[in-house]
Amino acid sequence: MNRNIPEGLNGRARILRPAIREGWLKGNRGERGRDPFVEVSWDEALGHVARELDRVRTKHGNEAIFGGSYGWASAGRFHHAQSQLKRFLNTIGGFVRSKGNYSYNAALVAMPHYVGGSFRQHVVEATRWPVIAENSDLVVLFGGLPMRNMQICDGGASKHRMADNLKLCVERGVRFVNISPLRSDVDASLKAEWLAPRPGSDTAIMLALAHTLVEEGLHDTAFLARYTVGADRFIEYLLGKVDGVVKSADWAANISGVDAERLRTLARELAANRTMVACAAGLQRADWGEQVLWACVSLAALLGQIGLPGGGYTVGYAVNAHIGNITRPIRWGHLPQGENPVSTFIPVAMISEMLLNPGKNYRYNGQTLSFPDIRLVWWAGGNPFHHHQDLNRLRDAFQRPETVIVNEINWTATARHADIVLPVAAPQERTDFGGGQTDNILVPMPKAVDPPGEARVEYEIYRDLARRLETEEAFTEGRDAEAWLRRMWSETQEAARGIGSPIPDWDAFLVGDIVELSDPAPDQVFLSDFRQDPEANPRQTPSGKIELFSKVVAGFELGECAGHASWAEPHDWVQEDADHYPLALVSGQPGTRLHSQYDNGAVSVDAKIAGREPVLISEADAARRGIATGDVVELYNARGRCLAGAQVTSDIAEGVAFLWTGAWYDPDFEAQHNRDRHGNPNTLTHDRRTSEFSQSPAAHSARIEIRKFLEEPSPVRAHMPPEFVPQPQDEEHFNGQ
Ligand SMILES: Nc1nc2c(c(=O)[nH]1)N[C@H]1C(S)=C(S)[C@@H](COP(=O)(O)OP(=O)(O)OC[C@H]3O[C@@H](n4cnc5c(=O)[nH]c(N)nc54)[C@H](O)[C@@H]3O)O[C@H]1N2
Ligand SMILES: Nc1nc2c(c(=O)[nH]1)N[C@H]1C(S)=C(S)[C@@H](COP(=O)(O)OP(=O)(O)OC[C@H]3O[C@@H](n4cnc5c(=O)[nH]c(N)nc54)[C@H](O)[C@@H]3O)O[C@H]1N2
Ligand SMILES: [Mo]
Repeated sequence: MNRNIPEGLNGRARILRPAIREGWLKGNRGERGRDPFVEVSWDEALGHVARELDRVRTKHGNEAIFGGSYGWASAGRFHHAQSQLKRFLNTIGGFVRSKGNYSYNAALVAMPHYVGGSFRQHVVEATRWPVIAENSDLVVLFGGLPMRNMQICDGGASKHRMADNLKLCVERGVRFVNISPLRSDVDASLKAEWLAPRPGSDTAIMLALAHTLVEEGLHDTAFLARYTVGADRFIEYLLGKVDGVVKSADWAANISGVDAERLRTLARELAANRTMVACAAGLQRADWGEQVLWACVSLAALLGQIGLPGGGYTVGYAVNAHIGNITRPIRWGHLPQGENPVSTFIPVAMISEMLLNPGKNYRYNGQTLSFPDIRLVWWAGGNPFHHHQDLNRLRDAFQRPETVIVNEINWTATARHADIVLPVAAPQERTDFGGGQTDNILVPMPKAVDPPGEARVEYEIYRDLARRLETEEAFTEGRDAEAWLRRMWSETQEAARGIGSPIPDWDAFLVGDIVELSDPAPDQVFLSDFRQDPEANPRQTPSGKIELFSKVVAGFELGECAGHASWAEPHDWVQEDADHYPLALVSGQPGTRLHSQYDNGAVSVDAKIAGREPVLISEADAARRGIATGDVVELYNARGRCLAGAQVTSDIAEGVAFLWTGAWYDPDFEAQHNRDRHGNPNTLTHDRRTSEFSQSPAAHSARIEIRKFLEEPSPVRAHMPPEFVPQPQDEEHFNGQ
């Protein structure tokens, strides 16, 4: 991965000086994303930022400032971009925030209704892999267990433990079934059986497995009675008593393409063995994503093994390196973000919706909320023009605010869609300490090099701005970066002493090795306390039990989202022009980088095909379209289009196109739909979200068609800086509106 760093930090795309969109300087004309930029001094750039913040909050209130700023940014406890921005905005009167994440938002909202407690806590308490190796006979992996995804964690991953834990599974002969469109979603060493369903059909498969259990009397009625409510309602639905449709193996075979007899035998195997049912987070990043989670919990409840070592269910094993492998023993020291005087928030994936529809009502988790009227957007540490769905719609939405400020390391598409771009130091260019959100290891991060050009550490940028806005004392509390680091470290030291594991002083730590604390729960089994004594350890649901029927959710009256797990077809399957777009687009996480970070690095670039992001398609689909590996292909639907490099493989199911996320969006404004030259899947995804239940991103539910691109493809410009022009002379400078 280190090979990604030289170009990622010092490549042509590095932002070296503050820059302002020419059209904005001319009185907010032109078009974000298309206009050239004017490089300016820090003094001029921060003068504009301070004036804009003050103008907007005075004229429209702090509710007109959006600082949600979703994104991963980089490792380091102090220089965490979002925390810095939010602390700063809180000291000047607050901002509209966003709630949830793109990773498992449907689970964050829905799981508390089904199982109780926060889903983040479920993940922390996931059954450990060594326990699975020791106790499970069978692990069924909906969405696989991609090794490429388990090399990272928010806040940083230190040791890579998964490979060794999987070896333990191999040694004990644990059997794996990979239910996924991609064969390589499960490591070859596990010799998994591969069942490739039509993407988006997993809920139907889970319901059918549950149906077979009921039909054959294999479900655990004692478990259902003691630990769940609503099983009767769910079973009535399975038997077709609610909608006249029996959720049989034949029914699901028809929807999913998986053989009915194999579904029946699989259900019997689930019941006859100690079985772990695992569901990848990616499955809930899809239309009706709340339902696949409920179906998974309901299937596991029918099996009656929840809370037993190696049994039950887990959602999200492959979301990072740590889930099921390690947890954090103490709370690391942190930079306080202060209080946000503004209470308004949006569900994270409603960014376009909010900018396009100020004042409009929407549903979310049973409530009716309304969008604020945003005038100023500030993004630091995220790349919405990588991560959000339907980029053409996001482009429209980004034209709406009066001012967009972006702090970035590189000229990403988000920076190019800003008005004021502030160049920031990368993690290698500042001193910090790393501590993963769910790790037991602390990593010294002494500064290695100075930031290039005029790039600055973000803390210093905010301090400078705070001085201009007369809030310096509130922002800094009299501390410089080093004083904050020392304070955060002494908090960490104190917590470590509290568990009897003293750690070195700051100065010794910074020049030394990583510090490893003990693992607080190596034998952890998810929900074991609930299983042992459900009365003493009730779940935080209305019934205290697992809810296979929820009166609360039924009360939301959301149409397709009934009070129990249920099946609905994804939108793109049933829309009028569905026949034109026969392929399911799956856009998983890239193995060559973290999202869009280091897309310009050597590892990422070397994996491109004809300079574009690889798209995997089956031999049959390729042959039908006259496509060969190495061809430039065009992926398109009614929403958008992009070019990509074809990779024909027997690892992908027929009827599926798999395009990695994170290629920097490179729109060609002369082409239809602003065709992206580089291969960003979000040119094709829809922005309808999972449902009104949780309003989560539904990236995995797009349908497309592919053709060989016969024209001369224009070269990719994504990793180059934008065009720079001199200060406009004749025009009046923009002084607010
Ligand atoms: N189609 C599709 N889309 C998806 C997904 C999918 O499965 N399919 N997955 C979704 C998921 S799960 C996620 S989490 C998102 C990820 O989306 P993001 O988190 O937005 O993606 P990153 O590329 O990690 O963006 C981080 C940005 O922060 C910048 N950065 C790094 N360090 C710093 C810093 O210290 N300061 C500042 N100011 N900037 C910094 C980097 O240069 C980079 O541009 O994508 C989502 N989008
Ligand atoms: N190297 C690397 N690792 C990463 C990241 C990264 O950018 N780079 N991102 C990290 C982040 S933020 C997150 S949230 C996690 C995401 O972790 P996950 O959500 O587990 O990952 P995804 O790649 O979205 O999906 C996993 C697999 O599900 C399969 N899949 C997709 N749709 C369907 C379907 O309808 N049915 C079935 N059965 N399978 C389907 C795909 O084949 C895909 O490979 O990964 C993390 N790990
Ligand atoms: Mo994520």
